[in-house]
Amino acid sequence: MSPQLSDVEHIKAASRLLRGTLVESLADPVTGAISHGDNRVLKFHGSYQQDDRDLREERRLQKLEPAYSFMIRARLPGGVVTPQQWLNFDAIAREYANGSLRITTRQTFQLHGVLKRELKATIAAINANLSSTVAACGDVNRNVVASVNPVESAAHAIAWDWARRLSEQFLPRTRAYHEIWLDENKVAGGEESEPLYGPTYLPRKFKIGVAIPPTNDIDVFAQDLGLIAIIERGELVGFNVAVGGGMGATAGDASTYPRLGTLIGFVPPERVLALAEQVIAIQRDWGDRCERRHARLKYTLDRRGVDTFVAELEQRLGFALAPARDFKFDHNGDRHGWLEGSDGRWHLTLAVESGRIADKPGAAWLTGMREIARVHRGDIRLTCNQNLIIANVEPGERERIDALVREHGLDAWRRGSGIRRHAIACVALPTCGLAMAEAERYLPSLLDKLEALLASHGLADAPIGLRVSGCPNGCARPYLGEIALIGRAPGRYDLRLGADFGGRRLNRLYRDNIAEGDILAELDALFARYAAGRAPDEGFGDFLVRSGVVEPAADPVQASA
Ligand code: SRM
Ligand code: SF4
Repeated sequence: MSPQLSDVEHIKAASRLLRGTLVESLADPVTGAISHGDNRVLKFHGSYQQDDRDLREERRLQKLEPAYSFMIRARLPGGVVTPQQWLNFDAIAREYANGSLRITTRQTFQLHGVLKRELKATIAAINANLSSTVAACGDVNRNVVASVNPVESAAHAIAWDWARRLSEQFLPRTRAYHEIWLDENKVAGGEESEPLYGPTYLPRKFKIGVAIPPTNDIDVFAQDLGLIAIIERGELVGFNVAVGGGMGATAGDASTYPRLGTLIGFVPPERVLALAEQVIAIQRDWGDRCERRHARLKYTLDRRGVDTFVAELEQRLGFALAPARDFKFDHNGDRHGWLEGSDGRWHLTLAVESGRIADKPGAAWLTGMREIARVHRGDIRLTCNQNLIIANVEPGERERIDALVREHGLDAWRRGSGIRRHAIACVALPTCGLAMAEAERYLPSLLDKLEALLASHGLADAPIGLRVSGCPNGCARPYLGEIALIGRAPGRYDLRLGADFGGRRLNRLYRDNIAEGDILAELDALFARYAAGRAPDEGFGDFLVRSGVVEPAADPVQASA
């Protein structure tokens, strides 16, 4: 193998289709960690090794190894779980993890704090619950996300079904997962094949999302492959296709950047799986396998050119894409509270700060959701904005659910300001090894301060999208926030402004690497201008662009108005 390939390519090639030496690493009683190579392989199984960064220094001084534990990410296409699955995740979180369930920005659960000796039992328990963690991380197609649409059952069914089919279709074929975690008999030496991925899988992670206009609650233009369902007279006629979205950037490296997906055309439903397969295959063949920073599809597209990419895609498919159809997105957030569905059933969207469901003083959310799951007869949906929906509630059941919601303080949306209801923060410290600053743990105090500022300008109810990421990797999709803070160092953030409220325009860097005092002062002045000068229904990001405070980012997605 060429020496220029990144070390991860060598590890994948030597892993015998994702087996590595995981069995040996897990059995090693001397350390709570696993080897470097197995760390890379483990991601494909849906888990990351982490250590408690709050304890790093203390343990170093005591000459102890870091406090290692594992994060586990479930694979839940479209973010739908049954109440029974919820109860099982809840039990697993309390038995093996840190007693909390974390809803992610890709509408699944993460568990944190699982010890190495319990990793196998935890993953087996998730599988016993008719869920999986396979390929939730790693250089493969990840959890496919879909609009949660609490209003139109038929549209939700379409989005969810496609998320499920795309997720199934592009699962790795290796039996390594079943052998290592579920005690399936060994396939000698990993001789089975990976018809799509090949032995070194993709150059980098790959993400697919299905959105149903007018709701862009999945941020479809942040996906490697975004599918925008076109529904006419209640029937799905096909999908507009956007390729090359992605948020991640590296601090101080201008060759890395967030990018919105480019609309390249339209396909009817019967051609979607073939289209997705060929997009993945081109990325497999053309993606950069030497420099992981440049390996995502967005860089492949910019290096080769969109026209060349589309020509290759059409040639591999054997047909031409039709022109993209008209569509309109009006928001990328969630609508909180009760909404009646078209079929007469009810859906309750709860605001979950940073997606963390735990029992805290005055807010026993984990217990509350357990009580709800015990009586609820519909389903539960996780959203890409880290919230959750108690979905498909019969009219006669609303009162009982409401009482449990109130009793456990789960009705935060009733009290929340506009900005609180539309805030997202990534996990960051103490578990994320890449965090440069706090995000999830910073959000509560930041929101208190921002709410006070907004109230002083009469803007308490203004629905402003706030996104906080602990580093430029952008797990909270901060480059699509009307206001975004991106961690640069402890207590210091880049302040970015000016995205729209529909996920079609990236924001711009406004102030570089500043501390809280400066952030609040800048925003105070801008809130004053917004309060005085906004047009009716004009969003904060749109106002900042219209009034020339920030220049619009180049190339907003050309969606029809
Ligand atoms: Fe992410 C890496 C958490 C959504 C871009 N992300 C990580 C890791 C695994 C850190 C690591 O590599 O060691 C974080 C684990 C933190 C922890 O302690 O749990 C992490 N990412 C998350 C989650 C949990 C954030 C959250 O608070 O909800 C989200 C889990 C999603 C899921 O369920 O699959 C999460 N990450 C995202 C998104 C948003 C999205 O996909 O819609 C992005 C931006 C979109 C994109 O991919 O471009 C994102 N995560 C990254 C990147 C930058 C990738 C890049 O192309 O540069 C990294 C770093 C990397 O891959 O090297 C990263
Ligand atoms: Fe970690 Fe950075 Fe992602 Fe936040 S944005 S979870 S700090 S990698």
